Amino acid sequence: MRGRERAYIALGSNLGDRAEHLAAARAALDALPRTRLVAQSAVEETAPLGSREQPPYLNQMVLLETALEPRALLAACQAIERSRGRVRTERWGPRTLDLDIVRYGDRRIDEPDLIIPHPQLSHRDFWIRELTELGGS
Ligand code: A4P
Ligand code: MG
Repeated sequence: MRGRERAYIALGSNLGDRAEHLAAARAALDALPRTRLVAQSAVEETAPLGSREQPPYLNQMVLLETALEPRALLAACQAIERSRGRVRTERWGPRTLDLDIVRYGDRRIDEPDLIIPHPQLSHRDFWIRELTELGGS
């Protein structure tokens, strides 16, 4: 694949059949144009972060090789979230599926609707663990 980059995507779910949402997300990411899923971390259950009381999460990280540009990848991730019934009510509220772009090659992007590396990366032990498992940092 020409011009492909390595992108790390964080998967999170804390509503409904969480494992099924993650499995569907992995399949949908792998099926994106000019993209393949090359590695996945273990799935782990994590205590919810944020102020609101909500159920525990299943989290996982995957490594993609993709020729989609970051913005196209973000739009694709949001479409996959919607396909799993994601409804945005409040920031950090419970969700069927959340897909965050944690890293995209060594690019740095700081725009209102897209920040890469993801600003929460250094604050989430489980992301750091999963990223390390996939050989990233
Ligand atoms: N956005 C900016 N940068 C990015 C990026 N790198 N990747 C924008 C993805 N999206 C990015 O996201 C809000 C906006 O962020 C998007 O419109 C996009 O343009 P959202 O998914 O609508 O809302 P959100 O997920 O509630 O907010 P945010 O800021 O993405 O929160 P997080 O970081 O996703 O945190 N506890 C546990 N244990 N595990 C979790 O996974 N996740 C959250 C949500 C809270 N508590 C958690 C977990
Ligand atoms: Mg999000």
